[in-house]
Amino acid sequence: MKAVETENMVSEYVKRHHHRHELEENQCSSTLVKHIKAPLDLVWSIVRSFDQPQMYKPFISRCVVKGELIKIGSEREVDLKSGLPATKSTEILEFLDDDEHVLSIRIVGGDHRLKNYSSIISLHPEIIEGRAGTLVIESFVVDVPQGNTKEETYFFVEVLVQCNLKSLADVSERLEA
Ligand code: A9S
Repeated sequence: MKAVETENMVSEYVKRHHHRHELEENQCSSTLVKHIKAPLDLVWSIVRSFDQPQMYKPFISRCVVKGELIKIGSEREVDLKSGLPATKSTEILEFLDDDEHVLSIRIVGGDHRLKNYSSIISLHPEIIEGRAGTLVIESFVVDVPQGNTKEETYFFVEVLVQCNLKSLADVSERLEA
């Protein structure tokens, strides 16, 4: 798929699929894209599992969701792997749509430096090399921490989200193989 086409598709999807964040002055936001060689339903079954982010997020060791049912507003306690700049994170399920394949979370606590972090991930079917693939779009907004610049914050978070998307591709493509 030509880069221009993808660019247009992504900007169309970004407009249509909730990837709109109201930015405060001290915040930064970005949108990342990943093309995965696996069918949308497989990728979505991983992404939508709010209680098991560790299925694909490499920095998470375990996760516990409070309450029985997973629904909008559900809260999860995430334990992070050792060696990271944080040990835990408290996160809320803000939005989950099984028809539009859109998931949004907000990080509301933890011993890390990401304040007011919220992200939206949406999946879109595409054909890659003649086979069913998935275009993943993930956008985030986060406060720029005291003592950091916007660029540093962008870089830090973009690297982490890109790691998550790379791992989502690896896990999905391995299951599809
Ligand atoms: O988990 C996500 O979807 C996105 C991010 C940016 C998570 C980041 C993180 O889990 C670390 C990777 C540990 C980095 C948190 C909550 C804080 C960090 O400092």
